[in-house]
Amino acid sequence: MTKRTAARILVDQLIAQGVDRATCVPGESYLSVLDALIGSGIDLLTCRAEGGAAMMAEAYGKLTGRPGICFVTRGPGATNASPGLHIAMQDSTPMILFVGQIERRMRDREAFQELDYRATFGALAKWVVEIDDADRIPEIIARAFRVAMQGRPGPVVIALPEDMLDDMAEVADAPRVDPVETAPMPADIDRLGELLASAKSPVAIVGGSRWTPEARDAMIDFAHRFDLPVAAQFRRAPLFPATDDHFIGDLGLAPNPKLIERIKAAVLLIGGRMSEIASQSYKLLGIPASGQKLVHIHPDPLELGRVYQPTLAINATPPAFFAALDGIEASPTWSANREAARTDYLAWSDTPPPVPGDFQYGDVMAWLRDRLPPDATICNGAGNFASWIHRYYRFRDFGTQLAPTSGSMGYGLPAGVMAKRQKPDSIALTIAGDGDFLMNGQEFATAVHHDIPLIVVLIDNGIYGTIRMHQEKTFPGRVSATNLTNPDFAALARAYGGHGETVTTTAEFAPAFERALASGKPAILHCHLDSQAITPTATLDGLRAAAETRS
Ligand SMILES: Cc1ncc(C[n+]2csc(CCOP(=O)(O)OP(=O)(O)O)c2C)c(N)n1
Ligand SMILES: [Mg+2]
Repeated sequence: MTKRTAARILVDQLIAQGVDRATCVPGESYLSVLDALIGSGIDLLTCRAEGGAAMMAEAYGKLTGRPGICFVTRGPGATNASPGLHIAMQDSTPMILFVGQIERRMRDREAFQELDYRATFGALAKWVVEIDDADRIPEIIARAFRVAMQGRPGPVVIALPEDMLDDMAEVADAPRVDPVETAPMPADIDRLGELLASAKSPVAIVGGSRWTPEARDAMIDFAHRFDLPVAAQFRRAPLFPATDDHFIGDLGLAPNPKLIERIKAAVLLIGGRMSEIASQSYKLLGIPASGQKLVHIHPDPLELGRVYQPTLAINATPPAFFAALDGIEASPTWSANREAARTDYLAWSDTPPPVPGDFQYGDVMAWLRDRLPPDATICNGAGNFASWIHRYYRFRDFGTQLAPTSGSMGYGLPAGVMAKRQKPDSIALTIAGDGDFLMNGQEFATAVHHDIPLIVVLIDNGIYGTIRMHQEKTFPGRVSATNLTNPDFAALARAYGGHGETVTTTAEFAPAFERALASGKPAILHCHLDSQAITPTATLDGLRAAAETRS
């Protein structure tokens, strides 16, 4: 066995785990790793701020099911990366954040940019560790991959003391690890069969992570065999094709009230946690239990019974759950119910009503729904602009939505950069608000630098719309801190070296989109939406008037 530097051992472990891509903002604290990455075959994306770098890595985790890898420097680099960790936690995404750390001999003096990562990130990560001994790198990296992926996935933080990275050690590489698949017991499946046989109007709800394209195919097959209506949890819409007659809608912010009505008697919750947004502020399912029959299938036993005490808890990953279902027979009695739910969904999502102004955002979304191929990926952060996506877009292929269930603004652009890098032959479309975009707008430079031609549809209404909406509902007429002064985003795109166009009318959108696509450059379509068009169906003035009438 030959001696290697710790930095080389580290990079060799990443290669052994199948890492092909990573993101970073460089720092002097981990120069040796940057050096070892040269010629490693790992595609290293140089980002402009650690928040963007961490979100890109998180998006990689969502897309592949393997940890997204991000390298940042100590102190400010690490704290800048924290939103990516929070997203990975709330979205159950595997991710590993490597942080260059001060030299071991300086520890606890509050040296330059020193931070105690275990204390700082204790609540933001599944596991935080600092590697002091070069010969333990294979052990710790293999464990980190397992912790990030296994059970309920999440982020791991690994601090790398600068001087440790140059130590020499003689150690063997760790083998590639894959997360364990937990499977149902035969008795679980028997009980599920009984519960389904006696169910009146069951609804399946899909969510969470640990899905694979094959598990999703099996879910479609299961829904067909049992004629089950299927709803998707907040920002998990591509877990079931919206074009399938069994899809009945998106269970997120401002869902179809008729969908909510249907989630009553019997619920089959597959993979998700039914957290605050999907559960409509924890009102949809009884806590800790109620008259509802609830079957909860989740890969992590700690999530089973954490909030809801289910009638039947099954500790299984989606692939293992579906693989166990062959034994149970289907005799659905609820087909009429499923058809009615589907009719409600189509009526809710088909034709957007007009909104104030010359730019009809709903018509543009309906156009995108027809124009974009099934494999196009839609990425967004947080803001009211996203409600048009959730309601009117129809996700078809697996893994085509990258959006934070954590509601973190600024996610759409870095996610779009990663989506386009991962899938260069398909369209990556970031849909961003004017507030949302500028939270990580600097990553447009990353897209230009690495020649990643994503398209950004930037919905500029001149306000932090979501917050203005809440202001008008709660403090009508009292506008505080929600007006914005925006740059010319089309000019900004061109200044970065990308393609930029201004869109002020609905008719201008389609040709501008085609030109953006044909340009082969990262592009921004700067779309001006009337600020009155605060949701697909409400105006700001309308909300204000309604609130004034109430008070
Ligand atoms: C990082 C972060 N900061 C603040 C918020 C609170 N917040 C939610 S939506 C929103 C405004 C979004 O504005 P914009 O992107 O312009 O979208 P719009 O609602 O106007 O469509 C704010 C400030 C958040 N969700 N995330
Ligand atoms: Mg806005």
